[in-house]
Amino acid sequence: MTVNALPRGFCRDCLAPAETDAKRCRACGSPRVLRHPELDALSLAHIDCDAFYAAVEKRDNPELRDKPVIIGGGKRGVVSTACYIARINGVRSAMPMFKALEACPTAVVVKPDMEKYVRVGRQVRDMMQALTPMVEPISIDEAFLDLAGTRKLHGASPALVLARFARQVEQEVGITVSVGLSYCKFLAKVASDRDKPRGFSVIGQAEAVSFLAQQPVTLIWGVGKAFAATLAGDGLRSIGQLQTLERGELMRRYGTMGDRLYHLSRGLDERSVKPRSEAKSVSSETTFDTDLSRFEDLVPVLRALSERVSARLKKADIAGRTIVLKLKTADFRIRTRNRQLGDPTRLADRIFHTGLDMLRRETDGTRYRLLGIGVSDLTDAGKADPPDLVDQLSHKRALAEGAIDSLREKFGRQAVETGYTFGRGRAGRPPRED
Ligand code: DCP
Ligand code: MG
Repeated sequence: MTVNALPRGFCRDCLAPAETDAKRCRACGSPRVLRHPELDALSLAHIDCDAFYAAVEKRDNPELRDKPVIIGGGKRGVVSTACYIARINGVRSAMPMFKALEACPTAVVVKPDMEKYVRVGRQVRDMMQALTPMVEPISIDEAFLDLAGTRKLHGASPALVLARFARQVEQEVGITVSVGLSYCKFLAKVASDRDKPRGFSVIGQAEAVSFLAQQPVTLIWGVGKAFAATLAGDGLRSIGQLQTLERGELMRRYGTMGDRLYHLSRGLDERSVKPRSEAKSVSSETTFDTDLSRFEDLVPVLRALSERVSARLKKADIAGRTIVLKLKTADFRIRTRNRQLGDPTRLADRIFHTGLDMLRRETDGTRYRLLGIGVSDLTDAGKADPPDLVDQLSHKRALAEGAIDSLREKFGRQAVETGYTFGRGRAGRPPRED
């Protein structure tokens, strides 16, 4: 083989180009050399962190590093995830804890620390977003990236950018990821799963159909246990068997799922990477059964809506600087009023009191059919509601709301009602939220 005919490649450890067919990198001696004929042409990636919760715990407690670690327990008593050492012993996600410990009695069980995992997940996502805005997060530890058209920006192929990224995550975050690189979402996702942990797997156009032919039908999105049993009943176990059937036949048998089977079995997947559009505002509104005009009738509604907006902001861990009040008059005219705060908020109390001020000016006898309150200019919750000196109360309020939130978490929404919503019946339609 001449050097020029060699598939393109590089070392995943030192990123040096692989110019010969040697198994190890000539520059650093690493065996992690990646080669593929389409390496320079592919740009759609799926990245998934390895044994995510367990990896974070091992990072934070080096004593755990070489031990089998299971994350889970708590109320449901199931395994959230297990490190790869525990997996060798048969431990799997969603397994009841007692079974997991039967399989791997020496495992160390660690309770999940969701806040920490969300933080680490976000850190990894921010690093992805530094590569391209075309990032579509799928879950806490995985995302699709479309790196098409970024070669000039990065001065490197998408494949090399991804290898660099994996290395950077290891160095800066202290956990590992697996990368799948292909030309479509379906195969990028399949690829990222093929070589875990610390993997980098490539599925090119040329090999897609023959690769898929060897795989079980369950590899296809949406083919769960039940549907796989149906297919098996029809003699279809491998994707290769699906490839022999025409689209019409598959659709006749399996409806829209048949269409998916047809396309995906042939490696045809047109879905593009859709960057998660950040919410521009969080709001909640309600239309009354009968029009309201009196300030005191509108106040409890405003309070309830403010609490709803606040709960959603807290859940998404975001905050906003501008409070927006919306009113619709009995003759369908919309009035919106805005007020900007000194710093972003996610507290029901601040949302409510700012809204209240604006509402007071609008209650001039006009009859309203709708009231809404929202928060825009959204930011990370980090800078929200500082315990400032100007408004000493805000800190106490924040603490009080924190306490109310945890009571609600324990005993349900109805357990804690503030003065304004207390005793309010079920009048009005359910609030609408955007
Ligand atoms: N998770 C969970 N319960 C499940 C599956 C997953 O709580 N049934 C949590 C724990 C995982 C995280 O979500 O760490 C990410 O899920 P993954 O499916 O990506 O699993 P892992 O990252 O743990 O392992 P892998 O290396 O297979 O990706
Ligand atoms: Mg994962």
